[in-house]
Amino acid sequence: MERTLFIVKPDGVQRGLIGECLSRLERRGLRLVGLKFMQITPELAAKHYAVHLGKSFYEKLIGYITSGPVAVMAWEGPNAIALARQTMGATAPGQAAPGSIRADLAVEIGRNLVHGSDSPETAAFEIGLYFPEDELVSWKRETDKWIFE
Ligand code: IDP
Ligand code: MG
Repeated sequence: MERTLFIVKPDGVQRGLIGECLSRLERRGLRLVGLKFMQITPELAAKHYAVHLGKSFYEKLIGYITSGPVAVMAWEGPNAIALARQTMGATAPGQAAPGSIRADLAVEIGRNLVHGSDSPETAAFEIGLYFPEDELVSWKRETDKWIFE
């Protein structure tokens, strides 16, 4: 089992796409273990995106992610990190696979709707940034045996 952090970014919230994005992961079969609606502070954004500090798009990225409320989720499942990334599509919407969130619903790299962790290390770090342990719910789903082999 793997856990991953997933965010519907401010453009997704403003465009009324929280449900659409959540629904794609939910219908795929990942199990929701954390969910909150919040606004990311510049301090939290700096921690989250520290890996991009110094890049040309860093200031715009911090402005974007803090520009309005976001929906933050933790999802669980076998290979959850890669599965969520696949459902999201590539960073640049023009290169995202057809059927992915970014290909179907986004146009620009700086308005690409969603965030997803990209490795087990970043997933653990990012989940820790957004969810204290007691806000994560470990549970069995009635449908698990029909989705997880
Ligand atoms: P990811 O979100 O697919 O993991 P990262 O490379 O981690 O992509 O970049 C984080 C975010 O920074 C992207 O989702 C996108 O919003 C923004 N970003 C990345 N590269 C660029 C760029 O070249 N121009 C503008 N924004 C970018
Ligand atoms: Mg990334």
